[in-house]
Amino acid sequence: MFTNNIKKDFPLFKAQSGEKPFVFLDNAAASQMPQAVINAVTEFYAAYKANVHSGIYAIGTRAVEAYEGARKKVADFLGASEDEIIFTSGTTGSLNMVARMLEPEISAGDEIVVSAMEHHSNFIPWQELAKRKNAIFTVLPLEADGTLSLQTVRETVGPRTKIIAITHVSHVTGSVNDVREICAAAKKAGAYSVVDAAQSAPHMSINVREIDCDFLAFSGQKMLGPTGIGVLYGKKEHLARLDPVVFGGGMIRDVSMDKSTWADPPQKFEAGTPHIAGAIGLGCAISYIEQIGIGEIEKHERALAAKARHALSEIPGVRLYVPRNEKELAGIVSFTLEGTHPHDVAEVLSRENIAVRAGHHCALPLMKHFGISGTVRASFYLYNTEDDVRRLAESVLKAANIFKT
Ligand code: C6P
Repeated sequence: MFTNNIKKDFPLFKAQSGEKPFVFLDNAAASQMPQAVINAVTEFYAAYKANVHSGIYAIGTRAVEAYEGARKKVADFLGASEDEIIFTSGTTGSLNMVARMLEPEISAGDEIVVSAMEHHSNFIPWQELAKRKNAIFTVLPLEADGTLSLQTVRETVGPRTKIIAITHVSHVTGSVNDVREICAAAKKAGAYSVVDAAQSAPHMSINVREIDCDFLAFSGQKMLGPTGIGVLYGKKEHLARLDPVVFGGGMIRDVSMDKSTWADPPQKFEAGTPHIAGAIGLGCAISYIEQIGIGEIEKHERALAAKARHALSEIPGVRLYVPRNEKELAGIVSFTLEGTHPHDVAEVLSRENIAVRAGHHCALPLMKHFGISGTVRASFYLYNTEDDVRRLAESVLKAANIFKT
């Protein structure tokens, strides 16, 4: 099933074809969109563009149905209910929003816990919240291989912990955290759990009831959807109780001179005109993923990443940043080439028509843990093939030969 046939669904690969076929390995940053998603977005703009707040007219009703249909798609995908799904601008938007929502729950001396492997988007909002409230900001240290041990989590989370915010999958090493156990530890301590699912929702089956997290965030653009759309899942009871943090149209029950009251969730958290086309595109992207099967996609990417790790490990000077336990690895491979800046390696790969990401990946605490300034990262998705892995390895070998001292 996972052959070049899948690439045919993605017009970008046709647009990019040249002497050497384009190999896209920066899926952790932004994935490509299949024609079906592009069509769904275009159709909204071409055939029924209307605001979801206005219309007692045909295209207005159609826009609302499509937008709310997308919410149902997301809810079913996560095992949540529709009123627990807030559309946002992306993972960053979701995490900043939940940090603001939880602000009134935090007092001086309370503790907010994150790990050293977090993306800055799941680090800075909590660091800033702690600063505003005079709370303690605790960063969980990592093992030498960049993994987070459950023992560290359990030993740290305690009665003063109010929030623990953890990534499901590291966007740098591909290490998978046991978020179920981490959320259980949070619950035991009476703390809120927030899961950054930016690198897991696109690639593995997620059920928020099974994970039993309080909040979970991800981006549409990393899962075959458009840019600028994301999701914040929040448990019903929290969304009912917590106040909104963005105010304006579409989120009120009543407004009078002295006070305003809020609509029910999720509307109370969606002030202003949302990214309607983005939500519709995300709903369509989920349908596309479901057609192929998220379990199959996960297996395919993990197998490719394992092959890539093996091939790269045979190249002199390559250092892989691989968690020891292969079972807990997603389809992401980070490496450095001795004596060479990651940008220089990426430049050589780009000349070979291979797109990877190089740099600190918005994960400076993790880079500091490893004592490096950055890595080269190849991140896989459903349309990548064994041929892509072969091209990657050949080109890294070429770079190794070019930069040999
Ligand atoms: N990581 C990467 O190349 P946004 O930008 O809001 O869609 O996602 C932010 C974000 C949050 N958490 C994790 C784990 C992420 O990987 C990202 C985005 C991209 O790794 C861009 S820096």
